[in-house]
Amino acid sequence: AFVENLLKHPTFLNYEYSTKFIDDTPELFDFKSRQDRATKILTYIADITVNGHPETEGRPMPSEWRIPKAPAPKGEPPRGTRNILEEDGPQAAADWMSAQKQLLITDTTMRDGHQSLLATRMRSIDMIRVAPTYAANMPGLFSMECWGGATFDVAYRFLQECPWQRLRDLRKAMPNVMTQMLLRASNGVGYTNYPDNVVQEFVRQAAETGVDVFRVFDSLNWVENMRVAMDAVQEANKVCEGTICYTGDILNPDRAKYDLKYYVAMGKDLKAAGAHVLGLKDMAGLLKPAAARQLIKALKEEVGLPIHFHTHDTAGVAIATILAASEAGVDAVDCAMDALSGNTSQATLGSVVEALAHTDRDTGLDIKTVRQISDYWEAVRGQYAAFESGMQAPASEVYLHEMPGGQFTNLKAQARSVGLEDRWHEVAQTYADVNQMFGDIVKVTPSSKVVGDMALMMVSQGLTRQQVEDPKTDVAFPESVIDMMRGNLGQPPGGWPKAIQKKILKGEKPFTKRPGAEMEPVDLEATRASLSEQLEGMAIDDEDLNGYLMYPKVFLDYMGRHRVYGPVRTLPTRTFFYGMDAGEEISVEIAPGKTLEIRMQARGETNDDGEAKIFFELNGQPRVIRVPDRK
Ligand code: BTN
Ligand code: 3PY
Ligand code: ZN
Repeated sequence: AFVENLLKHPTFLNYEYSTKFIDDTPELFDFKSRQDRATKILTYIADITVNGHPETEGRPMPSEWRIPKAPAPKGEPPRGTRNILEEDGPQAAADWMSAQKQLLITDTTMRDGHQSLLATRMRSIDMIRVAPTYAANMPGLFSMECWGGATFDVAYRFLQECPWQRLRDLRKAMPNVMTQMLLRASNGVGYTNYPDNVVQEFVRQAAETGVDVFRVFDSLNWVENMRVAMDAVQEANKVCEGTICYTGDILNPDRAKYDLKYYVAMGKDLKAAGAHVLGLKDMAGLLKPAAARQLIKALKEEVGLPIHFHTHDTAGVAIATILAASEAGVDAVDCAMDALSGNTSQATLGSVVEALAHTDRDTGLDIKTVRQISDYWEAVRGQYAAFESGMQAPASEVYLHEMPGGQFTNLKAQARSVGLEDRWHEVAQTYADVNQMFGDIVKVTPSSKVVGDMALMMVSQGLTRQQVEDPKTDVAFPESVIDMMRGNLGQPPGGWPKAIQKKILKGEKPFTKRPGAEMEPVDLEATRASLSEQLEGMAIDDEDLNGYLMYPKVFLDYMGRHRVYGPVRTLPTRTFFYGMDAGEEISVEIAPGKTLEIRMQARGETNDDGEAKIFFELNGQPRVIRVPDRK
């Protein structure tokens, strides 16, 4: 309600909305509107100082406050993979990849690393600070995975920042290494199917703003549903990594649905669909070393594309699998910097470098540099103690539940929020039961979310699989489950099991066509106009339009908060989540070359109207900010 009131307050109307608009057009801003930005930032700090941040409330506090300091870049960025892509195009980049002897490495710290360990909550400022160091000191990386997956909506929703701006800033700071994103094909970076032209427009914009490698996957491994996105990547002249999601166990005859033949056939389909690179995405970390040896060998021989392997260390086996894959000839693998590796995240980058040193697949990466950059990430991670999952050790339980690493921490948090945290192992077992009930499907966003929703519902209501399947037991299925059974996420291999589908749909007829083929294209210009109208005439650029098309409500909420709080993405992470202490001083660069020196002097009493006063010094001048005390 406080935010609603502020939004209606005349002071907050008719100012800038979009952070990048401010940063890109500084000449538009006179002294007064700069003051307004400062007031907004102070209002945010005062609010968090008085009321706390909803996201960190009741969660563990960081044990110490170390300001993360990036190692100094050594000179100008040398040539890297991006130069090949820029000069000779995506096919040349893929050919270069195939021709390398060394095992190529993608660093996932800025995307899957924190998505899997810190519920995606890492803020841009902590990434951008170290990006020039990567460019200058680690130019031998194949790519930096830094965008897509859950990072897009979490940026707007929880971090109050623009994901496009993150990408633009990273791209600028790392001009020589390819950036990489995770794209959920026709689900974009969302949880539902979008019309074809929305997907096409999103890919075009992501390429323009700064993505070089697009890892495209479908949450049911339905190649039919990947073509629109893959075509758009090729059209943008970027690297199209058509991706197989790995599930089951090719070594286990009881899981014959997903056998070697299945994966090889899918690899061939992806090649035919125009993939430059074949992605093998083991999102849960289920691929065992012996299976990797067989699978990589077969895919290399029978598909003939360079292979990029992604896995998670949830069971503690990732490095063994990577070494087996390396011996079988995989071209590139994903790792996370040491401090953000292991458990549900990727394998430990420094350890892979060491394990292969002085072998014929020596990565060529400098281990000292890896450690220096990892030390930086260690200090960054310390700030996000509130978002740690509490997972203490790797666990073989992942072979039972098959949860993607990127979902694990999130589902655990969801379980906590509905009071089921201490029944986690039941949730895990039920997740496995739901998978079998749905016919043994690929579980990756968004299909994994549907399985998770169903499992949480069953545990909280005490329902067994048998009861759910019994036509005589009434079950209120989650909306996401109904939607998936309708066919709105596409078709799994072999289709949906008929009996349970019938029960869930209560006689409604499912459809089996590609969902995008049924959806009307969105009128982009009409949407832009109506969005502009909702935002009091603000000019809507293509990035904002694409943000809105993916997440209409999340985007509008973000814009509303932005009007109130201004460019809070520029605050140090400690201040963003915990406010300030009396006597503390921070520097905040709200735009290039424009720095606010903020000192919090004291907090006054809360008055009869329930307003707290915070006394600041802003660039040496006293400022008093009043905020409602909601405590
Ligand atoms: C979020 O929406 O969860 C994160 C963005 C920060 C919103 C701030 S936190 C203090 C104030 N109270 C709210 O309810 N929203 C703003
Ligand atoms: C995502 O889609 O966000 C994933 O990380 C899937 O593994
Ligand atoms: Zn992953």
